[in-house]
Amino acid sequence: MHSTTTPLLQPSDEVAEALAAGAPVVALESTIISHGLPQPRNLEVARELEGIVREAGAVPATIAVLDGVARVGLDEAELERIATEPGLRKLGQRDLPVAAALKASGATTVSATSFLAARAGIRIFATGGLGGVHRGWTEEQDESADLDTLARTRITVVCAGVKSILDVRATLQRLETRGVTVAGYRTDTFPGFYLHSSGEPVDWRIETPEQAAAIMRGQDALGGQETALIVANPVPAELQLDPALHDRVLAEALAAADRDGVTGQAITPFLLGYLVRGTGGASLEANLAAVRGNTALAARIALAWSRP
Ligand code: PSU
Ligand code: MN
Repeated sequence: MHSTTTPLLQPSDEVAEALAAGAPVVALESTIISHGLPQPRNLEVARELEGIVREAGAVPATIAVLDGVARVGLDEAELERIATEPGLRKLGQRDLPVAAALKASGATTVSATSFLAARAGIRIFATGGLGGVHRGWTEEQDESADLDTLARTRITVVCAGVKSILDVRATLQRLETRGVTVAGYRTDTFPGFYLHSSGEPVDWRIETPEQAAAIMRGQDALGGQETALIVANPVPAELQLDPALHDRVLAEALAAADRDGVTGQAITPFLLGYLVRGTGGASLEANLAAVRGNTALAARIALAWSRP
C-alpha cells in the first residue's frame, strides 16, 4: 500500500525517508507502554524495543496520537510522554477521529496501530499479545476490536498469540471465520502469551522470516479482501511464566474483575496489572520476553520483505 500523509497522520522524517527508500520499518504500539506495563519500567521497554529493531537493521516506528495527530515514529521526548503522561487515553481504531477532533492524546491499541501503520505504508508490526474474545462471552459479549481490524487490514502482526486472559479457542475460531491468516513460528501449537503454548493447535507452521515474507507476497498476489497475517511466535519455554502460578493468579484476577464490575476498555489493563502484582513481577518478565522476541522477529521479517 502506498503511504498516506495527512495533517492527521504524520510519519517522522526518519520513517518517511525509510519508507520512500523501501527500507525495512517495524511499527510498534503504544498501549502496551501506557496501559500494559508498570512505570517506570515501561519507558525503558519502549526504548529497548526501538533498540532491538535498530540493531537488526530496521527503523522503528512507535505509533501514538499526540494532541490529535497520529504520529508514526516518536522521538525521545515523545516516547517519554506516552510512558508517563497522566490520563493518556487508550485508543482503538474507532476512537481516532474523536481524538483528532478534540486534539486529544492517547496510546494506540493493536487495532488503531495496525490501521495507522497500514495507512502510513508500513507492513510489519510487533506487539505482545493480541486482544480477542473474552472469557464468559456467552454471558457478556466482549470481543476486542483488534480482530475486526485484522480482518480488513493488510498488516503482518508478530505476537505471542492472544492474551491468555482471553478465551483462546473462541478467539482462534473468530480469526478463522473472519479470514485472518495465522502461521505458527517454529511451533505447532498457538502460543499462550505468558505461556509457551496455549495448547490449541495451529494449522500452519513456518520456520523462517523469508517464509513469512513469501506468505505476504502471496497475499498481495492473490488479491481479494485485505486481511492480516498473524505470525504467532511463542515466548521461549525457559522464559515462560510458571503455568500453575499463571492459572492460579489468573483465576483470582478474573474473580476480582467480576467482583469489582470492571468492563470495557479497562478490563485488559486491570487483568494484566493484577497478574503483575499477583505473580510478584514474574508475569511482567514473561510478557517482556515475549515482546522482545516478537520485535526481533518482526525486524527480520521486515528485512526479508524489503529484499525480495
Ligand atoms: N500486548 C501486550 N500488552 C498490552 C496489549 C498487547 O503485551 O497491553 C494491548 C494491545 O494494545 C491490545 C490491547 O490491542 O491490549 C487489547 O485491549 P482490548 O482487550 O481492550 O481490546
Ligand atoms: Mn474489549
